[in-house]
Formats: sequence, structure tokens, C-alpha cells
Amino acid sequence: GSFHVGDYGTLLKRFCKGEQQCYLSLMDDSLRPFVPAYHGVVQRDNQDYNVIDNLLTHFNAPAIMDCKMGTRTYLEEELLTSRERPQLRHDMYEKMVAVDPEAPTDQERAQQAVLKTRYMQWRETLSSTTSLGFRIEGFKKANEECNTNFKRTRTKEQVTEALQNFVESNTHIVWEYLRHLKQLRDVLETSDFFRTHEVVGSSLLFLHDWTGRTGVWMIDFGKTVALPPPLTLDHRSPWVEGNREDGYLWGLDNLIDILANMLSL
Ligand code: 4IP
Ligand code: MN
Repeated sequence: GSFHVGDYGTLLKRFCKGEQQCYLSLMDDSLRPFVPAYHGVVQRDNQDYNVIDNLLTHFNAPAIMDCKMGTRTYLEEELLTSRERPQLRHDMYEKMVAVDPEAPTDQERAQQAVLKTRYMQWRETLSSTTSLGFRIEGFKKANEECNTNFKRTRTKEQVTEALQNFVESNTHIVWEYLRHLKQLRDVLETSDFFRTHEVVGSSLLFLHDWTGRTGVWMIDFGKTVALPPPLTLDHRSPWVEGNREDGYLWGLDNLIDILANMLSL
């Protein structure tokens, strides 16, 4: 895998230069409390790793959920590559027909392959990424198997049902998550890092345990890239190719609304 448990409550994640740059900038940004602390690079068996805090350390058998944020899950630069040097992906074709045998076009069926951007867009519209600006990638409740069967979880009602399942209808936990997400939104709206980066494929990690402890952190910055100055994003405007908008805050607004509705607020 691309992860190892490190010493002293750390996690080793396969090295990615772009992600390292993000972590280094984030350690000097107002978002610092919302990301795992970064501890530099180590080498193991000839592979480099970024060392980050293992967020599970201070929880007791936590429930864990990963929500991928934003309305777009691939970089604009991947769209250019798709056009200039199209790469046919048999593995993505297989993943597509496993979910919906009817999804491939005649041409894709003949090739037994799809373009990466086509696969990513298909995943976005099948899930809530396009319609709500985030999607549940998976969760694990305490003492239960991982549930990653959310590829077709798209509507507000379906997302609400999945979230209720994750929190086991515990309103205290919903309240706490709502509080954390509103705090995060306040900080995102003033963060220099956030204003100057296209944040794609990044997730919010939700953790709670039976003691009532809860937390939300931003993770996965492998496809978070600095914008060419003086370009900045508001993360709410619709994406038009070239404007680099990612829909991150629009998705967070929707997630906050859904949690508030769960409390009948
Ligand atoms: C995966 O699709 C995820 O979108 C991955 O994103 C993405 O990695 C994979 O692209 C893609 O196949 P499924 O979730 O449907 O399996 P993440 O790493 O955030 O999970 P990238 O490299 O885009 O981050 P490939 O090209 O790595 O296969
Ligand atoms: Mn992720």
C-alpha cells in the first residue's frame, strides 16, 4: 500500500513532491489546526515517505469517514493531457462496467478502455460530486467493516441516509461535526493557502468515538496545486475550463446544510 504506520503516532505516506509543498505551506497557514502536522521525509526500503501525524492516535476505536470535496476530481492539466496524448485506461473501463455495464459508449466498449477524465466525470455525475460538491468515499464504524459502496449515493436524501448511518443517529455527534465544519469554513474563507490553490481530490476526514470525541481534518493534497499569481479562487463559482475553480466551498456549504437539516435546524 502507499501508507505505513510510523513511530510516535505518525503515518508514513508515499512521497509526493506536490503534497510535501502543500504540507510545508500549510504549517505556516491559518489552516494548520485543520491538517495533520507535517514532520518531513523519511526513507524506508529505498522509498521516500512524507511523515504526518496519525489522526487516529487520540481516539478510542473511532468511526472514520472520508468525504472527497469539490465539484471536480481531476486537474485541468489532466484534461489537456487527455486531449494531447490520450491514454486509454483498461482498468478504468473495468471499474466502470463493474458499477454499470451500460455506461460505456459503443466506442469505449470496442476499445475495452476509457480516458481517465471520462471515467472521473462519470464518477462525478453518478455520485454527489457534481450535484452537491462533495461525495462520501467510504466510512468505517467502530467494530465494523469498511463501507465503500457509495458510488451511486447522489441525492441529498441518499447522502443524509448514509450520514445518519455513519453517526448512528447520534445528534450529539452531528452537532459536533456541524460545529467543526463551520469553524473550518470560517478559516477557509480567510486562508491565504486556500485562496491561492486549486484543491482537487482532497478529502475531509471525520473521526468520532464512543467517548464523544469528534474531529474533522483536511487530508490528501496530491492534486492540490499553487495557482499562477495573481490568480486566486473563491471555491464557490462554477467551473469553466480555464478558471481553475474547484467547488470546494460550495460543497462544504451543502454538507453543512445537510448536517443542519439532520438536526432540523
Ligand atoms: C480513482 O478512482 C480515484 O479517483 C483516485 O483518486 C485516482 O487517483 C485514481 O486515478 C482513480 O482511478 P476510484 O475511486 O473510482 O477507484 P484518490 O487518490 O483521491 O482516491 P489520482 O491519481 O487521480 O489521485 P489513477 O490514475 O491513479 O488510477
Ligand atoms: Mn482521498
